[in-house]
Amino acid sequence: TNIYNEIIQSKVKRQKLLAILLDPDKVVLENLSVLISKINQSPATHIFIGGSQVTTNILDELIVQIKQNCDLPIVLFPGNPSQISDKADAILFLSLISGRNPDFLIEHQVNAAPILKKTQLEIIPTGYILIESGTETAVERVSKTKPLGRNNLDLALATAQAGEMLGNKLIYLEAGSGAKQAVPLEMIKQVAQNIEIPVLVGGGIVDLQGIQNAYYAGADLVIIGTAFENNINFFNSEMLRQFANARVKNR
Ligand code: 1GP
Repeated sequence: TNIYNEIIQSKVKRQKLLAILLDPDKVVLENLSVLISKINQSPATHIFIGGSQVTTNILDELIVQIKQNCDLPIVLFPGNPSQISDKADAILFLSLISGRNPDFLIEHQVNAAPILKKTQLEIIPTGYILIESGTETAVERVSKTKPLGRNNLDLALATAQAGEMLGNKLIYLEAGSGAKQAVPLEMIKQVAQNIEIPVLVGGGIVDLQGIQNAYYAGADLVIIGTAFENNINFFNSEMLRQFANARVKNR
């Protein structure tokens, strides 16, 4: 199956998507079976794997083990080319278009291309836009780029539109993992209403309300990392009920 086409299909049907982000540096393989059962009970539609500075070499092993017990598509969300595994299904081929650091605009991509050519991974070019979120985040530190101002809706939109015109298939609005403030809803709205491609939103979303607000503003897919990492019971029965209702309504 083609993961990108499924995202497009969902967008057409207005079915909202949810990705759980796993940082391979923080996952303990011994606890993986519990984690996977929680993911299977959650409303998640995708698993994203990555982090801005993954140092571990368990990536292949982690993906193989998840795949044994979970049917969700696994999408790499890499901080750099060392985070590629052909065991995954797809990769967000990111370009950090909010920044002006050539390493994250093209250098890493050039280094990754020959490695990716040897895999069967579905490549999904993604315009990655970092938004100011209160304090310095890991993405900002590692990429040495400045995020876009929270109130600069025009610049966020122009950046997303340029990303779309350059041929990216997704736009990812990122506040940064563990962000104090999530991407402003007004900004999600502005971008989602004025581009055709799906909009992903993540960083600092910590509750059901935050997820719903992002959807309502126009996000097609929301990414949850830290909130689930801190509490594997994050997707409780109330959350499941709400998601089940929303999905029925959208049919
Ligand atoms: C980070 O957007 C993701 O790249 C998720 O962020 O860890 O804050 O959920 P959180």
